[in-house]
Amino acid sequence: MKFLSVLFAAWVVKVSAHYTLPALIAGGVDTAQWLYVRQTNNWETNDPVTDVTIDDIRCYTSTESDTSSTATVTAGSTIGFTAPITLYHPGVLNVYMAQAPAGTDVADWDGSGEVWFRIYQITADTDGGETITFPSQNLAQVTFPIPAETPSGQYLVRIEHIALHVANVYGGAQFYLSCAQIEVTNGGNGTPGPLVAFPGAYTGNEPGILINIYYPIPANYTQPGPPLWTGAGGSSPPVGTTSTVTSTKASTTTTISTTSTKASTTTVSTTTTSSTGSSTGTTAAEYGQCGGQGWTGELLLSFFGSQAPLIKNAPDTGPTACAAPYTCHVLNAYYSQCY
Ligand SMILES: [Cu+2]
Repeated sequence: MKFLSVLFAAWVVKVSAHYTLPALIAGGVDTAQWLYVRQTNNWETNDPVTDVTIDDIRCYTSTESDTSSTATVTAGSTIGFTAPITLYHPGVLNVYMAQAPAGTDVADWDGSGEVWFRIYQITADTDGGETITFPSQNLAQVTFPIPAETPSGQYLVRIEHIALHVANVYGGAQFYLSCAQIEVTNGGNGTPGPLVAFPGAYTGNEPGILINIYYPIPANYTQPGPPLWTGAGGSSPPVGTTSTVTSTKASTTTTISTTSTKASTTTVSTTTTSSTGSSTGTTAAEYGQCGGQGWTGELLLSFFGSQAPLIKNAPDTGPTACAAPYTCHVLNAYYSQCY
């Protein structure tokens, strides 16, 4: 009986967890769910795609009707997606577009082939190994411009949030994604690219997809995907393809006046992240961390022994209890979470 109730509890968590991106923002309007966005297989379960080699990594519509209405937007305008459940996992975000072949209605097109170019990202902020933050975490909507030089025509717009909380094993990264149908008007004469296919764009072994974000804290983060295209004929400079800290780094003088980087205090911008997942005092909040190597001071020296100097980068011991009514769940050796 106890076993059954444990099973049931796990099932409830599974259904209530995760998220989708079902609604387009266009013309400043939040449109209805699954109106301009193709209904994804996970519209009820919210489950992610974890296999980057299957067709569902494209638009996640293999068991759904596969089409929606097509929204008209002008080149250069801002569009976006809303998420009814916030993007609460730590992760990074990409937006891709793909133009339907000439003479093909985008509603009749599956987006296959090397047709996708990347127009927007929200990557991770790093500072050499002291901290890593995820500005897309906890967003309820994401907006971005359609590059003004995008040629007029019909497109799929694909948004993906790549959750990285259990990405330390192959196939652990969770892709929350959906595709909207748009018609771009008043377009430009750019040549979008470079172009990639889904599946094909990722192998799953990219340093930004197969990554332990907790320990040791990554010194930098490499955003998955081809270089961003933001207009003009070729690809733009690879803005943010590799990010180090872009936020203000305020060094404060300490009594340890050496050249060691440990003597500085880093202030990281938190303009977009809410504190939902943070810890407060001696207990962690909902979705906050409550355990894991480096968090509780435990270290697998047999594993990290060759990297002993990294131990000094281990975070201080954090809370191991959760604020009521949440309880601590072990997700992997490096991370336990309150929910
Ligand atoms: Cu989830």
